[in-house]
Amino acid sequence: MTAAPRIVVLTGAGISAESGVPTFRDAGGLWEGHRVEDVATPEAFDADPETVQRFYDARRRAVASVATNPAHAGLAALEHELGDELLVVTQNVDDLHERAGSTRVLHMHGELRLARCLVCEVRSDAPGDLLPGPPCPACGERTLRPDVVWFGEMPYGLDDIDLALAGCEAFVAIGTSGAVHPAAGFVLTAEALGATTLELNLAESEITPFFAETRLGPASLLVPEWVD
Ligand code: BV8
Repeated sequence: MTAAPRIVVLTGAGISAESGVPTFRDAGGLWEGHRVEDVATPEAFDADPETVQRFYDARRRAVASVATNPAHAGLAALEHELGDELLVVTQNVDDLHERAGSTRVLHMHGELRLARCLVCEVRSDAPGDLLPGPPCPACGERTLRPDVVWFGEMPYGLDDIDLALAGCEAFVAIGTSGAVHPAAGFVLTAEALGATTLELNLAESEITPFFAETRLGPASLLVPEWVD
C-alpha cells in the first residue's frame, strides 16, 4: 500500500440501505428470513451448502439490480479530490462504492461479486449463481464458495487497515452498528493514535460513545454535507 491515507472511512450496511440493500440488524435479526448464524458461518456452509449458496446467489442478484445513492457518490467525489489521501474500508460485500466511482476501497468482509475455490483457493469473478456448481476457472473443480468473510473467519486486509489507522488524521464511520469485530474497534485504535473521529449514522450505535462527534441522519444527506 502507498503512504498512509489522511482520512480513513469505515462503511457498513447503512450506507447501502437507501439503495434498497437490506441491513443486517434493521431486519430485526432475521436477514432475508435467515438467522445470520445459519447462513454466514463456515459451519452453516458445511452443514447445508445449498441453503448458503442460495442465500448468497439471491443477494448477488439483488445487488446487481439496485442503484448507488448520494452517499456512495459523495465518497467517490471525495476520492476524486483527495486521491490516495483517502481510504474507504468497507464491511459491505456489495460493489456500490465501485459503481459510484470509488477505486480505493478495501472490502474487509470480501465481495459478493467474487468466488473462492475450496480446492485451489483462487479468487475469481463469480460467474453468476454458484449453486449450480460452475467450475473453478483455475482448477476446473466444481468447488466455488462466495468470497465473503463469514463469522469466525479472518477478515481481509487487516495489516493494511492497521497501517492506515496508525497514520490517519481523521477516522469517519458511516452506516455501521458497531456490532461486528474487529471493525467495531477501529475507532478506538484511530483515536488512540491521534485521529479525530466522526460518526455519520441513522441512529446511535454500539460505538457512538467512542466518537468525538456523531451526526444522526440518513447517509444520503449526511455524507454529501460532510464532503462539501
Ligand atoms: C474475526 C460478510 C478472527 C458476510 C460479515 C471480539 C468481541 C466480540 C466478538 C468477536 C470479537 N472478535 C471476533 C468476534 C467474533 C465475530 C463478531 O464480531 N461477532 C459479533 C456478532 C459479536 N467476528 C468475526 O468472526 C470476524 N472474524 O474476528 O476473525 C480475528 C481475531 C483477531 C483479530 C482479527 C480477526 C469476522 C466478521 C465478519 C462477518 N461477516 N459480513 C455477509 O455479508 O454475508 S459481518 C456483517 O455485519 C456485514 O459485513 C455487515 O456489514 C457487518 C456489520 O454490520 P453493519 O454493516 O454495521 O450493519 P448493521 O445492519 O449491523 O447496522 C447498520 C447500521 O446502519 C445501523 O447502525 C443503522 O442505524 C444504520 N443505518 C441504517 N440505515 C441507514 C443507516 N445509517 C445511515 N443512513 C441510513 N439510511
